[in-house]
Amino acid sequence: MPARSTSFVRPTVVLVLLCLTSMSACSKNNGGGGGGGGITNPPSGDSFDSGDMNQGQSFQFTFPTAATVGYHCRHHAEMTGTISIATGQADSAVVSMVSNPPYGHAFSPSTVSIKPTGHVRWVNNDAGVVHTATSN
Ligand SMILES: [Cu+2]
Repeated sequence: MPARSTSFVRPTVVLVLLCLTSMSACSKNNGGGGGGGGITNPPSGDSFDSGDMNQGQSFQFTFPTAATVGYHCRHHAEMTGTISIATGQADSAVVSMVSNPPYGHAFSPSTVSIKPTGHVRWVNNDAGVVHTATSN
């Protein structure tokens, strides 16, 4: 059994530490109705994790560089999505988290394309169901 590497620090851990050490790194955006908050992150690589999102909450993330990024919901294995970041694509995209019977739940649309430095905003529109948007 190979020794476990200790040199690799998960990007999500770095992001959390960044949030803890710099209030400006992660700002809560409590605007709007429905009691929903939002979390906006600055460009910090292509790894992200919204944390639990209740109905009405949103999460926004900026993708600095061209890449194809897969992501999922930590609570629903059937929820997967892809972000294609490429020059010439849209400035931003919105992805809705929805019920998708009889398959369970889904990101809609499941694939979006944006330009480098563009952002994606996820919105939980699923009544009473908690979701996350978490990079693979
Ligand atoms: Cu989910």
